[in-house]
Amino acid sequence: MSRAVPDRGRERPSPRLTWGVGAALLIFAIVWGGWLASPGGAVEGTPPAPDGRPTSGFGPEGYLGPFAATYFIDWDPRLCQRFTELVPASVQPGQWYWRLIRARWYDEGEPPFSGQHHIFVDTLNGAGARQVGVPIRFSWSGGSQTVLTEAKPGEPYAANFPMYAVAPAYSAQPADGAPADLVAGMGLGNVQHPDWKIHTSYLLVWQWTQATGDAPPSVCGPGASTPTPSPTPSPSPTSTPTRTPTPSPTARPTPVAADDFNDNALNAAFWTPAVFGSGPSIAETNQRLEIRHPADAAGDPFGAEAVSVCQLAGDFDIQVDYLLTAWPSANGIRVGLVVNPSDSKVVRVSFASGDGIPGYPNEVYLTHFADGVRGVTGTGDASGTLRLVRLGGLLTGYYLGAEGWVTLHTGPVTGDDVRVALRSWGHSQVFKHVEVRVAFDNFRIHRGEVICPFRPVYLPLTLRRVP
Ligand SMILES: [Ca+2]
Repeated sequence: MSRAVPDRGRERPSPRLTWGVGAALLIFAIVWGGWLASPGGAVEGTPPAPDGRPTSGFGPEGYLGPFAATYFIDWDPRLCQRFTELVPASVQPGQWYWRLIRARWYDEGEPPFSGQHHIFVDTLNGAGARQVGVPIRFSWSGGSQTVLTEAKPGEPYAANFPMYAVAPAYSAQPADGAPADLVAGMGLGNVQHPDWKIHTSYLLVWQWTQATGDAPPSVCGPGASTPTPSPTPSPSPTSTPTRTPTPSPTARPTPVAADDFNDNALNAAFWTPAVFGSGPSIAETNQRLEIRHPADAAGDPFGAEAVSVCQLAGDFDIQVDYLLTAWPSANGIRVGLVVNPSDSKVVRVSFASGDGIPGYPNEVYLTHFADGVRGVTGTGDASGTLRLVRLGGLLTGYYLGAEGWVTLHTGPVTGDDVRVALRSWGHSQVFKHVEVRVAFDNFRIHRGEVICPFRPVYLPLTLRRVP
């Protein structure tokens, strides 16, 4: 896949030069603030951006220019009901980056993308004109694909990517090396039926923008901007873009968090490690959470886990990747995503010989909720993703299959605030007595209210808060 970008990078000056030019442009913008506020502000004659592109004014499609006074994202409020998240780029004031300026969702049958099942994207230069040749990376659990934006005259998008899994499965962002806002949690399905593979689509637009230092607007939760009513894919070239009130910087959106375990030090503010029985060990290492069961591990049960310090309230949607790094057949070890106090879990199991469930292979996925062991499904997976969703008094366990999320079972669950445990365990009498190693990675809370005992220590850690 080509990584070439026709006109970026090569012409990008040093950061120091960028600062100097950026400051000059800012003064220019202030002086000429009048025309900045008028739609259709002339592109010709404006000073070039540090990368040689025009810098400001409204583009031919009416998008706000990079110096617009209000940091505004045309965010479809329905995205907040569809697990979609905005992860703002980390940028310093004056730094150029790819800012998300529009994110729309299209239900089944909603023009202009009815029947499609794609993420459509566009990238604009500082003047609002389409920028071609920008690599866009689409990622999902276990893979990614990069697509270059193209001219596509007359089309409301410059690149597209087909989706086959339900949300939240896919993320997207420009990937040319510059900082870029990330949109995560996209996929098939709709608000009423998030687990059905209904053909729905997204349109995402990024613009090459100089950071002002303003905090990104809250797109979901109590601080969210007023919804933009128009469902049309692009505004009329002559219309004045709708501006919404500046969201309160103190408003707290529903906290949603993730831990990629990449700093090789278990975050004590979020996880408490524990070992039970004798032999197992647990450590955050190799940029993941590893659990080892030595051949002489013993106990009924024995195992190790990391239990969340914080609790989840209400409906939630959590997931974690797992990897079986040393996994002899029929070894007797379980790997599970667990919620306490009900000890409800979705599990990848290798039943020991003679310990399996009649009629099923030894290598399986299953759920173990208050209604017992259910959803037993044979598998050959040595890695994958486990997911638990509590919704309306029911708990559903999933694993990520080749075509998307596979429901194992939906069963009863209490409404208690829960702690999450990432656990691997076995029992002496059904353990093969060979070394078994497993790992967890990329724990994510896609939905749920996170309640932490010490708010101040919650944010600045490896635990990343997603607005
Ligand atoms: Ca990791």
